[in-house]
Amino acid sequence: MRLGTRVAIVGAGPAGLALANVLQQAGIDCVVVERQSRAYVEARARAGVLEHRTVEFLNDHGLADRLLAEGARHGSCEFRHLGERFSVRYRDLTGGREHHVYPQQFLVRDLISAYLAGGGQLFFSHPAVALDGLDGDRPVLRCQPDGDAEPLELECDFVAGCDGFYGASRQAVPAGRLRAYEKQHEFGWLALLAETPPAGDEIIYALHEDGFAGHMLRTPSVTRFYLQCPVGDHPENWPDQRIWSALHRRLGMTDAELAPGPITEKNVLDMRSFVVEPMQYGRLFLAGDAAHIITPAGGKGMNLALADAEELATRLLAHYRGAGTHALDGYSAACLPRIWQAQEFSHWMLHLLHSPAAGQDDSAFLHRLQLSRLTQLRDSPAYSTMFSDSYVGSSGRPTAH
Ligand code: FAS
Repeated sequence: MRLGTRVAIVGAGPAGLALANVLQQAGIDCVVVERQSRAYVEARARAGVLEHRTVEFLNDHGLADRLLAEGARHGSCEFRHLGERFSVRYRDLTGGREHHVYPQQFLVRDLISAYLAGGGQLFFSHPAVALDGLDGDRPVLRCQPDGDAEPLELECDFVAGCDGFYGASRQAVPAGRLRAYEKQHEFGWLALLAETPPAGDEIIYALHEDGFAGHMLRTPSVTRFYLQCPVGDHPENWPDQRIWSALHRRLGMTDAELAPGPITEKNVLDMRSFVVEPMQYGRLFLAGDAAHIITPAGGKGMNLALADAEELATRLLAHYRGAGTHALDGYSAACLPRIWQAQEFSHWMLHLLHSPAAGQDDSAFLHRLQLSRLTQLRDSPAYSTMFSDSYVGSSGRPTAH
């Protein structure tokens, strides 16, 4: 089957779906193709912390109703170390900017519903396998659906590559046209989802000689946890009993404070940071994890993806409203400062939280640096304000072109 559209969007994650909804609302024809099934993408638990500007963007487009009704607002987070604990009240330090906690899969569900309700075309189980003619005026996206469904060809003006780190879009760019910046971090995170109520109403970051532990909220009955672990560790090395014992020890909590419950997800995260420059080639524009990967420290990944979607939508609207392609020429340059600022903050946060690997020559020195950062965060208003501004995210939004 061959279809024509204006914008072909690869990937039904936060970036692709937000872009599709904004274009649809502006009357710009687009089609979304997604490798997985609808059930799969609506069940895939990942992020859960949405920044102020992200919620503002979604709300401006009428896409935040359930998020605002069901999500929880957060304006402070707690740090723990050696029995001491203190909170950073970042809402107060940033003039009211706050986080909303709302599981990513719920947002994906809402964005799919809104797009389909608006008559949007979304092909599930249709992986993109080739993007041709990106340096011409009418590229063609080819999808090879699973099973014996008919192949799909999408002829379009532009392709939005929102298909994540392992997608087809970035791979379609000829060798040598993009430059990748990459860092593999020296520790891993065991990412957990447990059916147990959160132990309090704050995100908790616990520094411990055994390693970092994170207590991240998701819903009233499900909590996400992170445990620092060695690079290359495996979930099988972490039976539930060991997990609960490590969480209690590192967070300084008892069973009474943090009741063990069924652990429904156990993954060792590949702690890598990655940025590709530029984020565009010809008629292809990369957004979200297709262009950059960031560690979950500081909760930036999904927020960056949605910020890219807003930037790209703004520039596509300007293009179709007569601004010509120069609006799109500046897409990558507009996104990259925000992305590198988030990468820098996430890197700083990782080295605030993580115990240096034991046996490292400089581990004692690095541990003293950690303690100094923690003390400044507790005692210095300037330092905690700088942390808060980066943690809750800037308020800057794209300007119309
Ligand atoms: P996504 O990866 O979400 O979506 C890309 C979509 O493209 C997917 O649906 C995929 O199936 C599809 N696709 C791939 N190849 C395709 C092809 N060839 N054709 C068609 N479709 C294709 N971020 C945070 O901010 N906070 C967190 O706490 C956090 N925790 C995380 C925990 C885990 C376990 C993981 C894996 C990630 C976490 N992230 C977190 C980061 C994560 O949320 C991403 O930043 C976010 O999903 C990025 O959104 P997208 O760019 O839309 O990409």
